[in-house]
Formats: sequence, C-alpha cells, structure tokens
Amino acid sequence: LQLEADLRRALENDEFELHYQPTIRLDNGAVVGFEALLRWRHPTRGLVPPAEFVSLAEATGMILPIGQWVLTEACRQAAEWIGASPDRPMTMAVNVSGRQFGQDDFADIVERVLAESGLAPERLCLEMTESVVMNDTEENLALLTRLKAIGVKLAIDDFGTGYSSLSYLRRFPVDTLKIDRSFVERLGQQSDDATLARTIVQLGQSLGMSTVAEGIEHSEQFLALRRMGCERAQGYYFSRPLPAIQAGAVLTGGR
Ligand code: G
Ligand code: G
Ligand code: MN
Ligand code: NA
Repeated sequence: LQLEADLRRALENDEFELHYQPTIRLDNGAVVGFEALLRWRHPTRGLVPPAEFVSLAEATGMILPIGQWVLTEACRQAAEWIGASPDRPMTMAVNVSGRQFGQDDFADIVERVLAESGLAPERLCLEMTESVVMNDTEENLALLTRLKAIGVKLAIDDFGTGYSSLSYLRRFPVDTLKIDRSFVERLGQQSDDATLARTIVQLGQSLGMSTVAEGIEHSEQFLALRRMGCERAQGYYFSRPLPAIQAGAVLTGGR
C-alpha cells in the first residue's frame, strides 16, 4: 500500500478540504458553531471520507501534518466568518486525534495557529475522545491545563462509549460532553430508551459542563433532548456537514 506517500502528496497538492456541520442551540434553533470534518478530494476516487484514511494517517504519523493543516484551515475559516459578523456567537470545533494530542509541542502549535489566524481562543473547541482525554497521567493533566490557560474550549467526543471514570472527569478541565450518536438513536421512533442520554445531560449539569447531542435525525430526538435540558445539537435533522461556501451562507442567512 502506498498510502503514506499518497497522503503526503495529497497534502502537498492541497487535496484535503473541510466540511462544516452546524451546531444548533436547542432552545431557539440558532446556529452557534460548526464542527470541521476532514475530506480528501482525491483526483480519481472523488471525495473520500475520513473513515477511509484517518486511521492509516494515524498509523503512519501523517495525521500530524494533516491535523495541523485541519487546525490551521478551520481557524482561518472561523476568523473569516467572525470578521464578517463579529457579534454573532460562533465556535469552531476541531477533532484532535490521540497522536496529535500526544505531540510534545501540541499546545505550542495551538497557540501559534490561533495567533496567526487572529481567532480568539474561546472560539476554538478541541474535541477528543474519552480514551485520549481521560488518561490519568500528570503530563496529560498538565497539557489540558495549559490548553485551558490558552483559553480554548475542550470537549469529549463520543461521550459514553469509552471508559471515563467519574472521579477523573471531575479533575479534568473539560467544558463540553458530546453525547454519542448511539444514545440519541434510542430516543423516540421505534425504541424509546432515554435513560443514558438523560444521565449524560444530568452528569454534565452537575459537573458544570455543557452537553451537545450528536446525530439528531428526527424531531422526536430533538424534542426529547430539549426537554432534558441538553443545550446544543448536531445532526442530519438540522444539516449535514456542508462545504465552506454553503456553511458560510447558513451563518449569514440568519437563524
Ligand atoms: O465526517 P465523518 O462523519 O465521515 O467523520 C468520521 C470520523 O472521522 C469521525 O469520527 C470524526 O471524528 C473523524 N474525523 C473527521 N475529521 C477529522 C479530523 O480533521 N481529524 C481527525 N483526527 N478525525 C476526524
Ligand atoms: O466522531 P465524530 O463525532 O467526530 O463524527 C462525526 C460524524 O458523524 C461525521 O462524520 C458526520 O458526518 C456524522 N454525522 C453527523 N450527523 C449525523 C447524523 O445525524 N446521523 C449520522 N448517521 N451521522 C451523522
Ligand atoms: Mn467530533
Ligand atoms: Na462524535
């Protein structure tokens, strides 16, 4: 497999692009941010989703330069949108892989990218999975603390699928829990098991963390999560991930 060389060439040839999925406030439906999602515009294979190359990029280490490109481009785009409407709430969420987070200079990279883009730190949210965040080492806690000192927001992605211990969760300076899609799927329609989604919303509330529900596809799920007090959501019910031009139009189009 030539994938490492392919990924390197893709980066050099500017074949990666970001799509942006809106994040909605559940109480009033306003778009309050986006999650940047990586795509590979391959010259012959068309638009390749991350599932087909992110784990290989991790294995080869190519996720480091690719991840840095993602961070740079997402911050540049967010700063551009905020420049056009500075008073609008707008947070840009970026997925960070374990390997990126494990880089010695990760916090320096974040600081430099923010400075170069002019994006205010609190407009950036770094999303990491539980296994990455909840690693109970002093280095890990020091890195999270440094990122908080820079001023960025931290979110735990796919929350509820890993093995977070509640006592760790309390120690870590996390702002947001993203409720995994599997718990949202169980709300309304055929099945109706709200227990886990409700538990995560309440956990967030008692720890002073906000909650974002992922993968909302039906109005029943939207209504159930709003009733539970979940603050924000993403999902096909509101919008699929959009190319930058369309995402910018969503932002300026009101709502
Ligand atoms: O966009 P899509 O639903 O196909 O994304 C599938 C998976 O790829 C998700 O788990 C998402 O977190 C991951 N992913 C998308 N963009 C990025 C990225 O820029 N960096 C990393 N590390 N993962 C990403
Ligand atoms: O792991 P992460 O949460 O970063 O993955 C986000 C992925 O979820 C993206 O690839 C995005 O395309 C996908 N996604 C977003 N909304 C929905 C949805 O409503 N339903 C489904 N099935 N997938 C979704
Ligand atoms: Mn994510
Ligand atoms: Na997720």
